This record gives sequence, structure tokens and C-alpha cells, in this order.
Amino acid sequence: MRDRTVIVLGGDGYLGWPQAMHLSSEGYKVIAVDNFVRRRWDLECGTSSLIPISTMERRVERWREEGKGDIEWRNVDLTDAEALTELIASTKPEAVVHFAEQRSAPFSMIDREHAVMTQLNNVAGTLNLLFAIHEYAPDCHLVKLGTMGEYGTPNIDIEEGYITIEHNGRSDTLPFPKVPGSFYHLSKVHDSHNIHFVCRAWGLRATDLNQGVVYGCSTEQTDLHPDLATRFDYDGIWGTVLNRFLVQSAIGKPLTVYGSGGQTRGFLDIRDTMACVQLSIEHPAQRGEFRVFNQFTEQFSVLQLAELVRDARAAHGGATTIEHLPNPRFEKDTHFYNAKHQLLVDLGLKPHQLRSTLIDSVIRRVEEHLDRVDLAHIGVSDVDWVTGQARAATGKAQVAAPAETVA
Ligand code: NAD
Ligand code: USQ
Repeated sequence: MRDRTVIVLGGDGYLGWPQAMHLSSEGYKVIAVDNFVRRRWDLECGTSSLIPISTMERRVERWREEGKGDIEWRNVDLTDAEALTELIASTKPEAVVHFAEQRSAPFSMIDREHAVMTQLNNVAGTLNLLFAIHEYAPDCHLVKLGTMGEYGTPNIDIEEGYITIEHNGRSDTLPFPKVPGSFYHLSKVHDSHNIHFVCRAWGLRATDLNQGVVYGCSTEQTDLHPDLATRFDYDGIWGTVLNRFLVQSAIGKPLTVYGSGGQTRGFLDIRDTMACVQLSIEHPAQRGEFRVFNQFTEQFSVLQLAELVRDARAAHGGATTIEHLPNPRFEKDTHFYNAKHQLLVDLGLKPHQLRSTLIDSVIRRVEEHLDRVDLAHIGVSDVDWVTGQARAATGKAQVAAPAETVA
């Protein structure tokens, strides 16, 4: 009988911390691992979570105080091969959920240093993990967070990982073509290739979750106590688009739509991230299989999202304006987009829909912390993709992160 040990790498992050609690609630023995580099990057950028977050020590202590059991946590850097190998060798987990990467596209586009650091951290960290699993836990199921942005925005339907191609009278099923839009998104493509290779060559088992943009901040577990809250980013470097719009709307600022707002992406509620990862663990890939799921539930254009937020606000008498700003990114803002996302539904996912009630509830949550909003980070503090201008990085030290957020 297996002891159901699951390691959550990136266990201090926006998704990793609620995922650790979710799996612990489901009876898994959870080891949460992080090196807190994200808290250091916040200090570098002068950014901080809107919702205060506790230290990892406090989080796991509170989890125990709530009678929820033990989450073990360890400070390990994935780029430290020796420490990571020791972790895998000593725990021999049933599954490893890998969230532990630099995940901001704008951060990766600031300059050479940030591009190189992103790819070293993400690609080398994942390679270290693959070698450790191969050597010490070859039956372990790797559940790796990839991104829908690996595919880019091709002018054909996006399949789940693979496409069957007829070419000069012959046919083959091959990885779906990837045309990503930042050095961050490229790091995920490099990871996917490395993982696919070791599944074929070494017989490892892996699921690549090509996740869309996540929104929201509440799960059953984060809502139990303020010490269990997860981070909520709204600035131009770390804040994802809907979370940003919700904060902008709550403080009466215009919603910052880049370009025409025709950019279409897949989106999902944070609670669906939790469910998708659990479903992947419970239905593992076979030895030698590199399985790919497109992990999102609905697709919207950026302008549609802005209009949804504006209309939800208007229903309560609040006026929200939408501003079209020059797009700092290199991306199409008018394009075809139709991405398949059936495989997780087939495994049992019951998606949450984005509704005005959800928008209202997040805005209410945001309103509890309005005094923490830093207006310097509300507008386009984004990095210019072409010039690499580091506007956000120059925000350094303007806002020191609150002491309690630093590990
Ligand atoms: P996050 O930045 O909040 O969390 C990532 C965590 O990983 C941080 O706590 C960080 O300290 C840790 N980490 C990074 N490098 C590490 C290393 N070398 N060693 C140990 N720990 C390290 O990010 P998130 O939003 O929770 O995203 C988690 C994962 O999901 C990422 O891989 C991201 O690419 C992917 N993803 C996120 C979204 C989203 O909308 N948030 C969407 C699609 C995919
Ligand atoms: N956008 C705006 N206004 C803003 C912020 C963003 O119009 O104020 C636009 C962007 O130009 C882009 C879209 O919204 O077209 C999405 O941007 P985002 O910052 O929400 O998302 P992105 O940079 O793609 O990255 C986020 C996560 C990343 C994850 C990715 C999933 O930070 O970790 O991989 O979403 S996906 O987009 O499917 O690749």
C-alpha cells in the first residue's frame, strides 16, 4: 500500500500553497517545498501581495491549529541539484506537483539578466528534478505546470498536446507546434521538450498541465483563517489580467486594456486549478507516457473581461471606465483562438464559470485591503517587450514589502 506522499514544489506560491492545503484535506501526506525566491523578487520589484500572507512556518502551524493535520515544509532550491536529489531520494513520493518556476512573462522580458535567470531557474530546476526522479523514484508521477501560452495563437484549433499531421503522403502524431510569446513562455516549451524526452528515453511518467490564466483568491481552505490566505498580485509584473482589473475597478481606476483587447486566452478559477491537479494525481500517466492536458475552463478576450467587470460593477451602481493603452507586449490583438480543453472534463472536472457573483465576491475581498493598494503599480507598469525597458524594475525600493511577508 502506498503512503500517498505528494511533494508540492513552489508550495509558498499563489497556487502552490492552496494546492498543498487542498491535497492535505484530501488525505495526502504533503511536503511543501519552496526557496522563497518569489518573496525576494517582490522586494526587487517593489511589489507585494494585496492580501497579506503569513510566513510558511505560520501557515503550517495554523493548518495544524485548525485541526487539519500536518503539512511538512522544506526550504529547497530546485537549482541546487544535491538538495533536490536528497529530497526525492529520502521521500520517494507517489507524485510531485511542480509549480516552482519564475512565472511572470513581463519579468522575463525586463533585460538579458532576467531572461537568463528565468530560463536557468525554470529549465535547469526541472532538469535537476527529472534526474532525481529517474535515479531515486522512477515510478513517481510528475505533474508539471505548463502554460497555454506555449502554443501562442495559431490560426488553427489548438489540440491537447499532440496533432496528427499528413505530410507528403505520410502521417504521424507529433507535439503540437509551439509559438510562445515571451522568454518565460519559452522556458515552459523547453521544459515540455525535456520532460517528453525523458518519458520516452527513461520511461518516466508525466502530465504537463498547459494552464490558462488563473483568477480569484478563495478556496475552501484559504478562507478558513487569514493566516491561510494565498497571495493576490495586481501589479504590472506579477498581476494577471482579471485579478488586475478587479483591483482597478475596486479603487475606481480605469481598466488597463492593452491595445484593442482582442487578445483571447483560456481562463480558470483558482478552485479549478486545485481540482485539475488532484484529478491528474488520481489518474496518473502510464510509465513512458508524456500526457498533456489543456487546463482552462472558458476563453475570453481581454476586452470581454473588462466589459464583464464593468457591467458587474454597474449592477451595484459603480461606474468603471475602460482605457485602451498602447500594448507594451509583442502579441497579436486580433486573432483566431479555439483551444480544446476536454480531457480534464472527461476525468471528472466540474468547472466553475466566471459569473458576476464571483466578480462581486473578489471585489468585496479586494475592498478589505484597499489601504494596501500601491497606486504606482495600478497602471501600465509593464515592461516593453521590444525595447526591454525595465520600468517596473525601477520601482525598486519605492515600496518596501511589509516585514511579515518576508520569510
Ligand atoms: P508564484 O510565483 O506565486 O509561485 C511560484 C513559487 O515557486 C514561488 O513561491 C517561488 O518562490 C517558488 N520557486 C520559484 N523558483 C524556485 C526554485 N528554483 N526553487 C524553489 N522554489 C522556487 O506562481 P503561481 O502563480 O503560483 O504559479 C505556479 C505555477 O503555475 C508556475 O509554474 C506558473 O508558470 C504556472 N501557471 C500559473 C498561472 C497563473 O495564472 N498564476 C497560469 C498558468 C500557469
Ligand atoms: N493584459 C492587458 N492589461 C493588463 C494586463 C494584461 O490587456 O493590465 C493582457 C496581456 O497583454 C495579455 C493578456 O492580458 O494579452 C494576459 O496577460 P496576463 O498578464 O494575465 O497573462 P500572461 O502574461 O500570459 O501570464 C499569466 C501567468 C503565467 C501563465 C499565463 C497563462 O502570469 O504564469 O503561464 O498567464 S497563458 O496566458 O495561458 O499563457
